[in-house]
Order: sequence, then C-alpha cells, then structure tokens
Amino acid sequence: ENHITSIYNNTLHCYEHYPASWGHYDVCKSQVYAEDRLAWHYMACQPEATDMTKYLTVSLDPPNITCGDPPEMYCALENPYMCNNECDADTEELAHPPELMFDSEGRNPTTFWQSTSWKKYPRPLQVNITLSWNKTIELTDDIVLTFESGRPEQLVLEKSLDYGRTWQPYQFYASDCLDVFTMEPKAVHQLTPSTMLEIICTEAYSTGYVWKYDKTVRFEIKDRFALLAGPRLHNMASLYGQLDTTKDLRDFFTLTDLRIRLLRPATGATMVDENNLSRYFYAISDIKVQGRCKCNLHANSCVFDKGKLGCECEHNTTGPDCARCKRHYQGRAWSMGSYLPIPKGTANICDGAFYDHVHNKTDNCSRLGHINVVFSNYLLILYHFFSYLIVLHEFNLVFMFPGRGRKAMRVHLSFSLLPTARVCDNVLLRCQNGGVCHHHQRCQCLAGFGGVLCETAQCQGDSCEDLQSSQLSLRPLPVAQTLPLTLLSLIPSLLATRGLTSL
Ligand SMILES: [Ca+2]
Repeated sequence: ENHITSIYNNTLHCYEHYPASWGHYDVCKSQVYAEDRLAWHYMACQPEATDMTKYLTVSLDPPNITCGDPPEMYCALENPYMCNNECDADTEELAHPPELMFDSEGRNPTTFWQSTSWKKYPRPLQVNITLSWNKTIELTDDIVLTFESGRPEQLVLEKSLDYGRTWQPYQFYASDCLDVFTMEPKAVHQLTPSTMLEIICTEAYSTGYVWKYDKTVRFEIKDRFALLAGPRLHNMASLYGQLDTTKDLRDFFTLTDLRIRLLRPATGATMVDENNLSRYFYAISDIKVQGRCKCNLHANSCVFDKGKLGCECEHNTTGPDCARCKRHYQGRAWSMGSYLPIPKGTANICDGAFYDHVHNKTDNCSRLGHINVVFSNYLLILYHFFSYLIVLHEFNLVFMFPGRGRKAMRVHLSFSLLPTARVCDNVLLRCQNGGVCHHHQRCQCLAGFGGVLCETAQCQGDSCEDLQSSQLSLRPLPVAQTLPLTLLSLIPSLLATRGLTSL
C-alpha cells in the first residue's frame, strides 16, 4: 500500500500545474504625470525567477569521492552479474565529474556524477555535496535531485543562510524515518498553514525499488506556497501578505548555500551483499534549483559578474542584496520593499537625507567638489526648410570646484550654434529626477536638483550660497521646431565633437 501512495503522490505533481510566473514586480520605477508634471513613481520590484544552477559553485566532501581514480567497474543494483558500468576519470567518455549534475539534460544517455563504490563497507559511504551561490537567493520552485543510481536510503537536505558557517536541515529523507532519524514520517500535504515551516522526514522518495519508476528526490517548495496561496496559487495576495509580515517565512525560502548529505546509498531493500560492493554507490544526473537573487524588493535585475551575483539596486539602495541605503540617502531607516498592496507593492525607497546633511554639515559641499565636466547636452535639431538641413547643437560645461572648507563655485558655460535648440522632450524623457520639460527649452527641476536636465543634486543652505550665486543660469532659448524624433539619434557624437572644437 505504501507503494501505491507513493506513486500516487508523485504523479500528483504532474497534474497540479501552477502558473509559471506567479510574481509581478518586474518594474522598479516608472514616470507618471502627477499634478501636471512628470515624476518618478516607485514600485517594489524583484528579479525574475531563473535556473540558479548556472551561478553556483559545487564542492564535494570528501573531495576524492568521485569515481574513476583509480578506474572502477560497477554492477547494477538490481542485477549483481550485470557489471558493465566503468568509471575512469582520465577518459572523458567514462568520467563522471560533479559538473555533470548541472549540464543541460535531455540528452541520451544522461550525463551524471558518480561516487566511488561502497568498498569500505561496513564503514558508512557518506558524501556531502555543497552548492554555494555566495549570495542570498530565494527559492521559487521545488528543488529536484534526479538520481541515476537508486535513490539513497538516507539523505538530508540542509541549507545555510550565512555562507556555510551554520547549517539547518531542510528535509530528511529515509526509507524508515523512525528508525534512522527518530522522526515520524510525514508528507508535505499533511502540513497546515500553521505548520508549514515544519522540518519533516519523508519516506516518499526512498522506498525500495520505487526508484525504477521515479528517480527524483524533491524538496516541495510550491506545495508549501500552496498552503497559503491555495492549490493553484490563485490567492497570491495571501502568500505575499505573509511574506511581508513574517520574517521566518521569508527566511525559510532564503539561502546562500545548499548541502545534500548522502548518508546511505540504495541497497535495493535487501541486506548489503558484501561480496559485491560495487553495486552500491551514488549517482546524480541532474539538480534543479529555481530561484531569484534576494534584493529586498529593491532591484529587478541581478547580474553575474566575475563569478559573483549581485543585485542592480534601485530606490537609492546599495549592497549585494540592496540591504542598505546609499550614502546621502539615509534620511530614514532602510526598509525592504513590500509586496503589498498587490499588484505593485510599496518601494520604501531611501531618500531625503542628502539635503539635511548639507544643512547640518557645512563642509558637505566639498564632497561634491571633484571637478565635474558635464557635457549636459548634445541637443540637436533637424529643420527642414527648402530642402536645407540645419543642425543645431547646444553644449554646456559645468565646473564644480571644491572650495576649501566652505566655498564652492560652479561655472556654467553654455552656447549654442544656432539660436534654436531643443533641450528636453517629454517623449524621450530627458529631464531627470522628476524634472518636467517646458516648451522643449528647459527642465523645471524638483527641489534639490539642478543642471540642465536636473541631473545633479544641489546643495542648499548657507554653505552652498556661493555655489548657487556663481552659477550662471541658462537663458531660455527660443521655441524649438518640432522634429522628427527618429532623426535625433543620428548625429549626437558628431556634434559633440564639433562643440568641443568650437570651444
Ligand atoms: Ca547531467
């Protein structure tokens, strides 16, 4: 009867299909019109879920546990006389290195990692396989291990939240939970919303010869999600609400490392055959880990650069997980974004502090004090007039001198080759930091921002008065012509060069 239940449970996975992408939150900010002006609207955002095995490093303990050094012959578990499986680390076709657990499957025959056999029986044959991301990630789908050999009789899946310093069990797997781990066997579908974070021991993936029909061992993430969001994850609001408010729940699905502790290989539900120990070994053909970088809802992309994952932080946050406010943006305490209200969430951006700093610390302007040379515009116009093509260009140089102590000076040089130039455009959204374009001639900046395109944060307060007074404001230029915008992109580099030479 155990058999039947187990097979039934496993097939159930095939029938329950969840929406492939159950998260929105793919945009961190957008520009909107509010009270007749353009402004940034910020939203909670997170990277898309993806195959995380592309970004991990794998290590084995003991390190020399992979088969093939020296070469070895293996026999089939179900038939001790069928011994045609050879492992030789020096021959590519016969080697089974750990990378073969993460290559793309679907090929025949499968590629797999394989351990040495249980030659030292009765000493246990144990292997730790550690997968490290060197970055906190969040699981979004089941972890699936596919075995090429029989599934192990004893296995523990563990995780670390601190880069491998401490470990906690995720799930225990045994053919006899009570005997091996002194735990009552349990299945995920027996859990309830209030016990959904319970660490269980399951017998569903270890029993005897069942491996012939299913070679996988799962850690059921989506079944746990379903405890809060309903069987087809139709009520994500409920899950998101819980994730927002319950740190334990968030942490449960978060990790930096995974460890698969193989404790006892499949023996085929018989006594161990001491005369033919080459029947007993571990072999894994595939490991699936779906997830996303944890960016605390402050980034919608995560990049893999120089072997390391890092969030591309928005909302004035910084750090690998966007877990702190950027310098000058520490006006209020950092806080993670919120999934609620659905569907856009709340960004909880870091803001404000920069200007307060300037008020409070007189020497803060010197922080701006490196020389900024801003070619703020290579703005052009194409003007059709009796088949003439007239190209205009406006060009600015902004110098900012640190000014020892308190004085800062800023010189704004600007000129245009022809009196009509188009500075900004609401279609191309050239005004930055919430600035609004007026008649294509100037950006009206939000308080605290300056520059032609509102691209620079400005000092305010006593210490900065010099800076502001010495700044020559740009004279509004005559009304520009309406242009075919598509042509705009053709010439900027050319004109930028011209502008420089003219100066
Ligand atoms: Ca493989």
